[in-house]
Amino acid sequence: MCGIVGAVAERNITAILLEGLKRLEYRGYDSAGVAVFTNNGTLERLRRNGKVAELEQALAGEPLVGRLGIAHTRWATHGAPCERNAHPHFSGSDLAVVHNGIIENHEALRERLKGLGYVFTSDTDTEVIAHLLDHKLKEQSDLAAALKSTVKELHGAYGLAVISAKQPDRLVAARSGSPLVIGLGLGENFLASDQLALRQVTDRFMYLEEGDIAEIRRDSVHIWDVNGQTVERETVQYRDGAEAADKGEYRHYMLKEIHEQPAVVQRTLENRLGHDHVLVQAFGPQAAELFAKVRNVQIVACGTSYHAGMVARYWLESLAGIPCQVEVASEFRYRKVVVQPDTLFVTISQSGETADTLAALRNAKELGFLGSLAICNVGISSLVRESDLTLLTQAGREIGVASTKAFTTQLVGLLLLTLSLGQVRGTLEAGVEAQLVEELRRLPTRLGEALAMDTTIEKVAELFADKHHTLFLGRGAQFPVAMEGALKLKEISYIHAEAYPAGELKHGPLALVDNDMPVVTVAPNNELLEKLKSNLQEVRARGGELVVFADEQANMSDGEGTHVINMPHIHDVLAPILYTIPLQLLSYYVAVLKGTDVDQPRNLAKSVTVE
Ligand code: HGA
Repeated sequence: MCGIVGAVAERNITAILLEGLKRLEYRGYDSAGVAVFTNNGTLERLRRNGKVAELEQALAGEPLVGRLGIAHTRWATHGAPCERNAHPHFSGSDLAVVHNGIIENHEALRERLKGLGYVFTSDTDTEVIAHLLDHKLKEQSDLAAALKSTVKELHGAYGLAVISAKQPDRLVAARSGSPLVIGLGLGENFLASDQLALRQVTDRFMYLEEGDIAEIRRDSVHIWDVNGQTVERETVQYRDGAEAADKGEYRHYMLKEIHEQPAVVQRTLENRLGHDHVLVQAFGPQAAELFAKVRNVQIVACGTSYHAGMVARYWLESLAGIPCQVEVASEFRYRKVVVQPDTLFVTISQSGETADTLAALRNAKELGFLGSLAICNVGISSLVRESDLTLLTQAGREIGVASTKAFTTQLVGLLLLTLSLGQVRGTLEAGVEAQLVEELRRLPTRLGEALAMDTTIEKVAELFADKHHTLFLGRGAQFPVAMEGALKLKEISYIHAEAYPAGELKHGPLALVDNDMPVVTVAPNNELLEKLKSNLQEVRARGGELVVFADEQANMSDGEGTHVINMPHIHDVLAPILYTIPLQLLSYYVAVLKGTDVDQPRNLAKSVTVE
């Protein structure tokens, strides 16, 4: 994912920009660049394909010294990763732009601007912004005013930072669908796509909201909202050391990471949603062309990521009409596989270094797949480097060994993939996609509501503390959610837990049910609810104690031996993401009651880099 850093100060800002880029490296990128209004009065840039370290080395040979500058790490969506396509992009020699996001109408704008005599030097969508802004500046010389008029013509998602040699006392910025934050200093101010990039220079931040335009000078910040009205945005002060690797107010990293889910899901959606559709290019420059050819999907992953893949199978088949197989990597890699024509090979891994998944990807290259796509949380991982396309989840660093926020962001990534495939192949109705995009936008709020049930679930956890076995039941796409719930409980509380599709109960596991075997069920309000209720009766008839997470509209209530926890109502497609939250909280509180080492459970490692 791209990163933006900008600064306007009285000191040389190049080192600040570079440090900011380094702090954003974890998000993944393919090239980096910087533009500085130098003390010689000229706008200069330096760009490098590859790592920030290479840009740093180049700057050591050709220093750029100045008090105003912008910098960028690029993750290509339009045009190959190479120096010519790296940001900043210039129009003429006076105007520099960095951009996160996707401009969907870039082709039409490019044609128009070519007609006006502009010469393009890159294949990016971003360059049209630089030239369009330059064109606007001919009618309206004020940089912020020209930017306001420019963004009115852009469709898609953007976080933008702009500097001009003609107005070298300011940095201007615009946000729509891609985050930007202003860092406030003393006699100097900064801009970044993530406050982490600026923590070395300030602890005071002002977050831009959707549609905001900002003009940032050394000693002032002016913000206009989407309607062009001057607005004040709240200043947030961070206490020292409130970094990702800090438990903050939480007792364990796992609990902190569970509570981060609304924010990281929001981040995973950034830059990827148009107003009524998914931005397919978010998967990379060749995504649309490749997706159009896909007739099958093979997903390969391990552990929690495998469960995410199993949920995706329901989505891919029901929404995009694409046959999908899912397999654990350690099996897939050693099996003689028959590959259907035009099959996309999808891997899922938090770290991108999972040994079996990586080996499966390497084998797959010999097997005639159409192409490979990695859904991964670490941009600089082997899996990402070796795949044709990538969707980076934005979960941030996950420290708890039992995966939580990585899983829900993987699910979001897989739903974006499903919608993209359905869109490109014409198998998903535009109206359905628009509705699901709207639901995705609301998802962080829904997740927050589920997290608010924390204390209710803490109470329910008491039922499990002295038990040795538990069953988890679900139907449809909730079956893999039940599997993930069982895995969490095993991992951190060491209670034996197994998940079954609820319909399988009477084919065996019912024999185990007695009053020492609690049964946990996820029951959204869908067409399988009535069948599920019958399965629950089968459990109750054998004296099994039931804990049911049910949609508030499902009309289920507590009874003898039955504990119903009402969940906020949600669209059925997104239910697997929401219902994951209470299951994570349940295993967490059971583990706390049992006094286990929640963040580092026995015998387990965070990233399984060995076979
Ligand atoms: N579309 C621009 C920026 C890409 C981006 O934001 N990636 O996360 C480009 O391709 O350069």
